[in-house]
Amino acid sequence: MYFHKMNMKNIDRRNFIRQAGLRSLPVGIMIPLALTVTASTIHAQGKKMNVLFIAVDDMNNDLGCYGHPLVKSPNIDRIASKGIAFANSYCQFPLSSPSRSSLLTGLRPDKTRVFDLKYHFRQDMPDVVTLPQMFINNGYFVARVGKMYHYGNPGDIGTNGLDDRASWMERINPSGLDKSSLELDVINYTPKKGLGSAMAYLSDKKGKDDEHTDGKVATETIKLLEKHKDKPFFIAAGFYKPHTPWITPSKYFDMYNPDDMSLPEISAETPNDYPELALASTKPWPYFGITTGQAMECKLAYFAAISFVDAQIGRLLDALDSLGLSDNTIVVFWSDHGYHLGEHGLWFKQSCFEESAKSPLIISVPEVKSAGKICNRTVELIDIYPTLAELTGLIPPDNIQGYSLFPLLKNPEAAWKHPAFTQVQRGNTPGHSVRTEEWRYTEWGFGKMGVELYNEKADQHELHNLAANSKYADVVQQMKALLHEDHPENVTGGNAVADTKEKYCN
Ligand SMILES: [Ca+2]
Repeated sequence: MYFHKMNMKNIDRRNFIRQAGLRSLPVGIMIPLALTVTASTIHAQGKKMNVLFIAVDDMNNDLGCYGHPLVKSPNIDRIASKGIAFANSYCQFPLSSPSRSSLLTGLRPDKTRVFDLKYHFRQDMPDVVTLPQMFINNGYFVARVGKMYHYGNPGDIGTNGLDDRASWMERINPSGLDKSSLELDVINYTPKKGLGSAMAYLSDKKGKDDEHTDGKVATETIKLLEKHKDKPFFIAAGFYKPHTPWITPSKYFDMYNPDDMSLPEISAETPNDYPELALASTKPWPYFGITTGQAMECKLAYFAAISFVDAQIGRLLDALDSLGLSDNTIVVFWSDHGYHLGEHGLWFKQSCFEESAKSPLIISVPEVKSAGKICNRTVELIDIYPTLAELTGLIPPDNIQGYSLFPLLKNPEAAWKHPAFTQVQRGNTPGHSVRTEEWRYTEWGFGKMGVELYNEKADQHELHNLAANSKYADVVQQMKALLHEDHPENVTGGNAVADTKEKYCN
């Protein structure tokens, strides 16, 4: 019953990665000017570079700039046209708070011990200097609008959520129609689940963009840009979509044809092909128990939500241009993790497969002239912290664990030896995964609950687990050693104290 014919219009990842590859320059060819740019020349002009830091919630790589055949994302594509889009960027933990805590501290989840949506990293690391704090400590104006650290979405909209108070000089928590009134009208195919993890959507025929929460995020961010344009700033705009419930003005739903929607092929036998914990993020399996027709409606709604956020991002880019800030502002665009839309029967996040572990990352730097290219190296969200430190000439804490991406911003084909690590939790059992350019290797419960090996060049849909194939025993041993370098012991997540929000957030 779970067979679905592949539509010719279906998303073919192999195809669009290939398209993405074509956008990269062949090895050895570079624009000479790019080679002459150094981080120090970028910030040696006497004027400090600003940073516009744009986050989205639960957005995967289904974007025009990565070659997606259906999704309309002209404004995110604009950032890519002026910068480098990383096609193999991975989050460290595909769940909001663990991922964001890691990115913003520059530390892996095994160091922050943030494995859930309640524990705050300051509980055991009170003096950690976060990425925004580095900018505060160096005289920048630093503010956020919306979701930057974890926020229950949509439950915490309009509050500080699980914020880090010490990270900001000013913070704004917008709330729009989607939160105040439209939640009651959603079509919800999983009514027993909380709205933030439901298969639920609404095409809003009345509300305008700037009456929705994400429209207000853009409006408030633009006000901050206008007010602080004459001094160095780090301004963070945290959008809430395309996280469920997918509520947007109807014009974004109208951009997509239901007939173009399809789902990846799976079968009732699919669960036999993987360790049980690999598919445990979607219960009941597949698609949380809804029909394939309903799942395709949700897929369209997710695409509509991407296009809605994209339009709000376009307003920020327009503001940078009209305020004369585009030439001295670094733009960083990232999502906290990826998102399944039916691959292996999965939906949402919290798996170690590509669709969940991979997250969009685009960095545009005005003086770096290798703009508009795709970088296929395996990079990580914790690389953002050291990258921004190098680009702005600031000294980061010496304990941060990522690597500056500046060499890849200059030359997306440059040699890069670092793999990407992603981890999840299934109760007390960890899932640890490591991705090189050729392989993904995953262990559940340090291998006791299952092992997976995929050849990412030959099998980008991760349909053929090679871990038990003796032909690949050497590869398994190499990948295992790499994984255990990063996870030498079983680390448990922290337990939140009762007054967490008073102590660290509000
Ligand atoms: Ca998220």
